[in-house]
Amino acid sequence: MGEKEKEILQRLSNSIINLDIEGVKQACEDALAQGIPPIKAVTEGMAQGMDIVGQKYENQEYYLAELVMAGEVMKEGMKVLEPYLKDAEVKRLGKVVVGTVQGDLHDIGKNIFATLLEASGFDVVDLGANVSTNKFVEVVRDQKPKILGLSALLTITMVELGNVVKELENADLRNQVKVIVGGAPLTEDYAKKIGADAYAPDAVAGVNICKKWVE
Ligand code: B1M
Repeated sequence: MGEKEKEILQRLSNSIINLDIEGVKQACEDALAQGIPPIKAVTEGMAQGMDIVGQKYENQEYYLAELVMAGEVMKEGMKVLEPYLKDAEVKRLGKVVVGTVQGDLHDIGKNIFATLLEASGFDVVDLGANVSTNKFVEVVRDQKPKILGLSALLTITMVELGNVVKELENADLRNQVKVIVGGAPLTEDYAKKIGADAYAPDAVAGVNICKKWVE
C-alpha cells in the first residue's frame, strides 16, 4: 500500500473518531480520486474508526451522544461511496430479504451488506432495523426470497436470530429459504447453534456466501 493510500485510510478512520462530517466526506472523495476501492475505504477506513469509537464508549471516554454522532458521520461517508459500490451492471441473482432484528437499531453494517448485495446483482428487500420476528416470517412467506439476511449487534438481541429461525420452522418455511446471520457479537458456533445456514464475519464474506448459494 502506498503512503498516500495509507494516509487517506487513516484520515477516514480519524474523521469517524473525531465525529467530523466534512472531514469524512472529503476523505471519501479523496479515496475515490486516489483509486482506492470503495469497499476498502469502508472496511479499512471508516469501519476501523467505528471500532475505536466503540472502545472509547466502553472506556467511558465517549457517551451515547458520540455513538449517535459517529453513526451519522459514517452514513454521510457512505452516501459519497455508495454510487461507486453500486454502479456495476451485473446479471440478476435473485431476491434477498435483509433486516436488523427486533430491539436492535444498529443498521450500518446491514446497510453495507445490502448495498454490496445489490452491486452483485441481487434484488434486495431491506426491512430496516428493529424488525419483529413476525414481520420476517410474513415477508418470507409473501415474497419468497432465496435468502434471508439477519443482523444483530447487541448481545441481548442475538437471541432474536434464533427466534426467527424457529418461527420459520413453525410456519413451515424454513426449507424454502437460506438464512445468513451477521453482526459484531456473533460467531460461527453461535450461528450453527441457532440453526442458521451461514455466518458472515463481514459484508464481503456474506455476499460471497450468497453468491455461492445461487450459483
Ligand atoms: Co451501539 N453498541 N448501542 N450504537 N454501537 C455497539 C454495538 C457496542 C459494541 C459498543 C461498545 O460498547 N463497544 C455495544 C454493544 C455491546 C454488546 O451488546 N455486546 C453498543 C451499545 C451498548 C449500544 C446501546 C445499548 C447504548 C445505549 O443506549 N446505552 C444502544 C442500543 C440501541 C439499540 O439498538 N436498541 C446503542 C446505540 C447505538 C447508536 C444508535 C447510537 C449507533 C448506531 C447507529 C446506526 O447503526 N444507525 C451505535 C453505534 C454506531 C455503535 C458502534 C460504535 C458501531 C457500530 C457500527 O456501525 N459499526 C458499535 C461498536 C462496534 O461495533 N465496534 C456499537 C460499523 C459497521 C460497518 O460494523 O455493524 O459490525 P458492523 O457490521 C459489519 C459486520 O458485523 C458485518 O458486516 C459489516 C461490515 O463488513 N455485518 C453483517 C453486520 N451485519 C451483517 C449481516 C450480514 C452480513 C454481515 O448478513 C445478514
